Amino acid sequence: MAASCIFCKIIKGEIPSMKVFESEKTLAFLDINPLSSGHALVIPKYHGATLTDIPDDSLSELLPVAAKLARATGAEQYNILQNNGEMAHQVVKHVHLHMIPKPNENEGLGISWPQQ
Ligand code: IU
Repeated sequence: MAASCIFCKIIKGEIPSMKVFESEKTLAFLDINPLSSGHALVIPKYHGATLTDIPDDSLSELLPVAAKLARATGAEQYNILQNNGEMAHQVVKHVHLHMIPKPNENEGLGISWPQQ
């Protein structure tokens, strides 16, 4: 945990968030500035700025959780994105995967987040 990190504060519950998944090592919550309905961030509870700063056992759950959330949105198409460093457009210096669902043609989405 890093005292000044906003995502660490979300993990600790010091800042509220719309949680959509939580396990021992991983948290996912809705992005406050979503690029689409259901845009979620998947983060390790271990604090590290970039992928090379966190241990493999924290890293390994992130992609399966992002895929699980993508499935939960019902989206047939979606982006999973992850930025490392300012030149790569990283703003928050705590590793996070973006899961950005695209609305299904003519239907939108029927989002049903997984049970906690
Ligand atoms: P980036 O990959 O570091 O550029 O993305 C950071 C994301 O974190 C961005 O989409 C913000 O809207 C999002 N975010 C958030 O969901 N809650 C916050 O308190 C803050 C940023 I600060």
